[in-house]
Amino acid sequence: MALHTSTYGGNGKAPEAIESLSPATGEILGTVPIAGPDEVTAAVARARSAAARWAELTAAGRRAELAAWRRALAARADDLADLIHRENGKPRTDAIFEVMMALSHLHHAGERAEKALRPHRVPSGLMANFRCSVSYHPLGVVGVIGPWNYPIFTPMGSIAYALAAGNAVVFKPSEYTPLVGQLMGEIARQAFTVADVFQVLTGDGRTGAALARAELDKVAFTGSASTGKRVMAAAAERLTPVLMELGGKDPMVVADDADLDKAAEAAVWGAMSNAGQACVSIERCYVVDAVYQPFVDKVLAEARQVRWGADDDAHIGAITMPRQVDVIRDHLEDAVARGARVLLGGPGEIRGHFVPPTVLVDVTPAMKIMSEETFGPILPIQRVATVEDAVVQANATRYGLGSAVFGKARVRELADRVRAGMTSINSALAFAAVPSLPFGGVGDSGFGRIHGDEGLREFTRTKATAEERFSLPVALLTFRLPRNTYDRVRGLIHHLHGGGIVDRVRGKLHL
Ligand code: TXE
Repeated sequence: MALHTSTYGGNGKAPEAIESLSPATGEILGTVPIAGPDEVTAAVARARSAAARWAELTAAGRRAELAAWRRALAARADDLADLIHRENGKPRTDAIFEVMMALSHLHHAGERAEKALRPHRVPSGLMANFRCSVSYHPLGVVGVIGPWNYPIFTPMGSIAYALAAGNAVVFKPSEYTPLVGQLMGEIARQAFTVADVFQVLTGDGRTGAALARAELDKVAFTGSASTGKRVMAAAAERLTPVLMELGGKDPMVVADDADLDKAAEAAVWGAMSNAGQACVSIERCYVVDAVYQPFVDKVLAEARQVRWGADDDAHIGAITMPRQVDVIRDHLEDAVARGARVLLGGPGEIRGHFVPPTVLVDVTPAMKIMSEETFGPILPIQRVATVEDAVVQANATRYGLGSAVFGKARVRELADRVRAGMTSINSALAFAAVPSLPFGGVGDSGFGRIHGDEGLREFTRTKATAEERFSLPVALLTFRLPRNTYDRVRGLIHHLHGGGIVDRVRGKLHL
């Protein structure tokens, strides 16, 4: 399925343009240039001067600018949703939802920045004559390299927070959804009074690599772990800090006191919405023995209702990236070859770019479908003896992005025991929709946080300030120390922390 190709100039030369193709129909939706290293350098230089002007604005000034961009994006919501639908392949309703979610993050970041980044006093400890504070300052220029699965929502998690924290942004959208990125840039050009505070450079991995190597103050990357490592290596040349939002293999755990109707509905939606192409999709499900069969029955009933295809009534559309279909097929065939049972869908029903809603049982940890990111509308369900076993299995992964737990009595404790950046309790994916919750993972799922106050601070330099308010009779920060300073400091240590003669005698006497 040719979802996307690059136009090569006959004689084996590097491509100069990207043709964005509809994953559903193969239709050419548009052509965009591939920015080379010189264009990247020039864009970053423009961003550098924009960053200075942007940082000089008051917090209220930046808030007003971001609100203007938000209103302009909202005015073009239909155009954005239409492009997302056509370039990514997701249904129109999902596309307009995505626009809404992206705007809610832009809104939150713009409104929240001043409060979250306000300088604050901290205790001064021994240095009682000092006023101590922590403040947050813009980094300068942030490069954002984005994916195609949520072409506006996902990069907005970095873009909105980086801009609100006072930085300029250069954004490289995925080569599979460049037109959405281009439209975001066009709307920004009209909305911002500070020119070049947000620029978009279209291109493929080479453009991303040039951006990662450019003179940036931070790179925020969303994509695969393997490309993330390449981005880090390139950024390391200048010691540019990186934020890595990588993939996941998110588990769902169903305890014996769970509401099974809710759990089944959430499992199917969490695994299959956006055709399973979300870094926080439910990719594996562990269900305790006592409720296993009724849960599976409910999942099947639910999954049979999921309509797939290119028409407007479909719940899930085409798989965006051609080679992803091969990954999904490989994982399914591997599972079947190792003894998994297909209860719905399956590899034999894949039609071109469309993968059917698929439910698998009798899966084992050795199968790829239970250990590698599949990124398809697939729900493998594993029976476990106890909720403790479920937690062990859930945590037996290199990844650690999202997760979901269903239950009642001990469900919060259960949530705490899942090693992941985020957990939804009695729901799936809910954390991603709440702008004040930080979003990010551990292990191969990456590091750093977008969204929330943490997401704003991620794009700042933290500064510590110690201001002397008055001089003490005995100064510490000087060479002019009295002769008996050693004994006085030792006395102070024992006074504050113990370990003096009294304590030592007590210790010897085991008192
Ligand atoms: O990602 P890549 P792809 C997972 C999912 C999928 C896999 C591959 O499992 O199958 O990743 O997807 C740019 N230097 N996720 O191929 O290659 C590239 O142009 C700098 C998880 O799309 O990581 C694009 O803009 N940049 C996920 C971006 O990196 C480079 C979302 C992502 O591409 C580059 C999508 C380089 N050397 C896929 N090479 C999530 N975390 O949400 C490529 N790029």
